[in-house]
Amino acid sequence: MLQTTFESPAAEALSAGAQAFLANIRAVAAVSPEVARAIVQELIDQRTNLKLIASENYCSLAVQSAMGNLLTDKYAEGVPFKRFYAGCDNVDRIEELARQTACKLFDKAHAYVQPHSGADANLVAFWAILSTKIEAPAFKELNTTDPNQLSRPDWEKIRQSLGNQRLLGMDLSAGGHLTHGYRRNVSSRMFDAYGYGVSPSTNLIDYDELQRIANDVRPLILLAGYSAYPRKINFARMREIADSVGAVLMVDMAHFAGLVAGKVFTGEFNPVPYAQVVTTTTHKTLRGPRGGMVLCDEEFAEQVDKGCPLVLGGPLPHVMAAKAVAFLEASRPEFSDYAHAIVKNSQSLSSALVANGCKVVTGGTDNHLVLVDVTPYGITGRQAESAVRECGITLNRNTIPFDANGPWYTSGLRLGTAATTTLGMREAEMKEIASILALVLSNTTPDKTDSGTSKAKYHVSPDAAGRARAKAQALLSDYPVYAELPLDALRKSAGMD
Ligand code: DSN
Repeated sequence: MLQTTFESPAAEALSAGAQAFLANIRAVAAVSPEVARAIVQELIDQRTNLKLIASENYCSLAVQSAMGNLLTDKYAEGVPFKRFYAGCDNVDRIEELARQTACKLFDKAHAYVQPHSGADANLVAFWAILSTKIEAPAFKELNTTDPNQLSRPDWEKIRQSLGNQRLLGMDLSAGGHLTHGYRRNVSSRMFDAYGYGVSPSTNLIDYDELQRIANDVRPLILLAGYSAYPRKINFARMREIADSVGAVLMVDMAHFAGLVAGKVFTGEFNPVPYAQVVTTTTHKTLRGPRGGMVLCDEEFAEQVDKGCPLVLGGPLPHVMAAKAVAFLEASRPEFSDYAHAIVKNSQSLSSALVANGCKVVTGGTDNHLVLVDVTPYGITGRQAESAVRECGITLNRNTIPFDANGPWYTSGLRLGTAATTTLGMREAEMKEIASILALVLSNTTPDKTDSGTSKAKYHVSPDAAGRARAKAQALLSDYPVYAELPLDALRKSAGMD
């Protein structure tokens, strides 16, 4: 029998966030025990598998509560105080608060907090840059500067009249993102897309080589940012390169927005003063709800604000509320301590991995992520990812620069410390995690198949797997995920007992 009323004996001992979470499970279970069970099961899974996925984190229960409520009922197309729907006064206040808090947090003239994801934010940014910068003869002939008025043949005329619709972004294979011009992503259909990589000798961005490529390509947009590059980027240098070829510098800081907000990346390593347009997700190191955002100079603000209807559908007011809460959290001094701890942990993890014999790409890290080359173990990234997961650690396989195994099997593992740092882990725990990873990797072998050696199947020695699992479990019991959530009461509320 499901409990649908709030009568936990320990209720008064629970935080407001935990009480809300418990009450939510009860409310959900009253309609769908299956969904309630899956939510509680996710908590159990996260409590039993150490999260090293570089793009994930654990947001606060305040962020979660701001997201789970009646704001989801509201349509609010448009921007604050200028909507296509009636009755948006409260959404106006929320979006304006999120917007202003983001501007203050990152010190940028304008913020657009509606994008539903980082990919959406990038699309909004691309169109805003195109719409702002295109002054093609064809545009004048068409007698409008409003891209929304243009038909398909009009766009074709504009495309043909422009010699400068090129996007130059970091190659996916070097650590860039799909939306930065990858051939299977719409970004490479919108633009004539070109890529830059890393130096074969250092695996680092070679700015002189990038300047040479930019001179050849003469892009409209130079795009900096990454999903799997473990080092800082010199954005002052990036801006110089962009200016020298008349390009707009756009930075996708999705992975390291928390390190910018927390003032770990300052001076020439902070993209915000250098890039005219900055995009981000809000759920990685920034530790907010799943979503996206665009920050920009005044010049691009008008077009960025046309993200809906140009690219997006109606905004998600509940997620904008959660973004406002997360930005306020990230404005606190303790967030800066957290951001510094992420990088310290990542550097401790990287050093400990090297000490355990692992090959770390670039030899270390400046940010929240570490890229490990698993080829010395004779296995693929895919085998390594599965073996490690079997031993209680969740992370993802990733290509390393010049990867012979391609993006499906890969030769690398990408590790991030944002989530374990949120749990409170520090240097000693990073050393322990490195030793667990080395134990698993050095005891994993590929399976043979009829047609040769598998790139997916693997074998981990049961003794090593048992020891690794026990060590991972010990860490998780010392640092429980969402420690304030009462698992027994949640299980009971979801009808799991
Ligand atoms: N999927 C994200 C990542 O893991 O880096 C980026 O979109």
